[in-house]
Amino acid sequence: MHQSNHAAMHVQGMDMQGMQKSPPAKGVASTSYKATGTVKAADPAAGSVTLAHGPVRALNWPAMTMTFLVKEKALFNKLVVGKPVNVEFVSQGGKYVVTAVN
Ligand SMILES: [Cu+2]
Repeated sequence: MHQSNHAAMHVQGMDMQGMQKSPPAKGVASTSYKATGTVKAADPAAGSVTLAHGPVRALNWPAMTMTFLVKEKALFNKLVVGKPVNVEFVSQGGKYVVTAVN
């Protein structure tokens, strides 16, 4: 599965940074990251969403398609397949969890 290769895949893409990213906001309990992407698949029942996201500089991630968990069901209202989104996410127990969608 993609999830298990995730860290290894991300290590390779350090030269794929095309965008300026804001640093994480101060005062947030756990570090949250921002990504811009397009929704490829949404599965409210499983609480997961697949995003084709752009580079995430703070994590040295290249642009790629991957599955995130989604923190709250209400966020699926904004996670529409084919729609471009800006998401905030956190790393939690080795998984990436979307906490906000803009
Ligand atoms: Cu990824």
